[in-house]
Amino acid sequence: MAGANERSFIMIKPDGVQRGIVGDVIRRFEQKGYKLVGLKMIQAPRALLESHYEEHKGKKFFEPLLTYVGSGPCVAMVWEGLNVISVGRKMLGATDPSKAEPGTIRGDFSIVTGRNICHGSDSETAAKREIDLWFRPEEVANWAHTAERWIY
Ligand code: RTP
Ligand code: MG
Repeated sequence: MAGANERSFIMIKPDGVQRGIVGDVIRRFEQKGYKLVGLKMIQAPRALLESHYEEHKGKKFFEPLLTYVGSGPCVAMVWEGLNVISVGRKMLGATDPSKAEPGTIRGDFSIVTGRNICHGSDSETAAKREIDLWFRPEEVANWAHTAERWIY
């Protein structure tokens, strides 16, 4: 869904989990103003990763990529908000961390493409496909901000 309710699949790969960057990634998306609507930790089975990365099947980095992302638990998330797909990709930074700008997640925390911390959907079609692949419908929350102040 485009517009204010656009959703993107953002995932912290095993290196991000191992290095304790989970909180920082979540903080950046929250501070930007996006809404967290799906979150779980999962060590992805090979079949799930083959499907997730099907566009890269046959490329020389395909097997190392599956080994890397399948090596430990990932944090899979769905974030919602205006242009979250394209803005989320900007927040992640370039695929190759040596080209990623400082201030981006990859630019601030990583050095090589094969350990680049995070994934972000690259189009509306990919976002829908990836969200449906990683989350059951009931695992994605449809919630809205309320007028409640919450602090007593
Ligand atoms: P992602 O899908 O993870 O958000 O990354 P991306 O769109 O920026 O990059 P993509 O081309 O989709 O590549 C997916 C992931 O594969 C690894 N990769 N390694 N060694 C290489 O040449 C190479 N190229 C890509 C990276 O982990 C990349 O994020
Ligand atoms: Mg990609």
